[in-house]
Amino acid sequence: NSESPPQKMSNLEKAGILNKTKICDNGKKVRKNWGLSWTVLHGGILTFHKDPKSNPTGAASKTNQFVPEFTVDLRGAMIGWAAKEKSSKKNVLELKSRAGAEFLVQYDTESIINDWHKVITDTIRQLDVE
Ligand code: I3S
Repeated sequence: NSESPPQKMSNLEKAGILNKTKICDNGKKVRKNWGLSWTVLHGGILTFHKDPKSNPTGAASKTNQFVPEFTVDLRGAMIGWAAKEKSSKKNVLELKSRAGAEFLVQYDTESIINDWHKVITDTIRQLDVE
């Protein structure tokens, strides 16, 4: 269709701060460790960066927040609102990768989490038709 934008992937990019925890690795449950992450969506890959507070020296490092902690390939992934039992927090999204990793992603401001929900959903759909 000649009406479609020439660079579809360009609206499927986003970056910002989110509260996140891994809950499952390779299909195996892991202990929650909530922390704020600089989160980047680019090229169908979601990257959570390290929480500056996680620096083993205890000192907040200015560079640590740019160190990738987890990457999630959104091809074949699933995203949705998490069931109440999953967390006592509000506005919690559950993200499951095809590789068997599961994350909870959360932010108190509804509009912010809604924007992430939309862009991740759209990215998963786009990767599905490629
Ligand atoms: O699902 P859970 O186990 O109730 O999750 C809570 C715990 O991980 C808790 O830490 P420890 O029990 O490991 O000390 C966290 O501090 C809470 O934030 C977790 O629950 P929420 O409801 O915040 O996701």
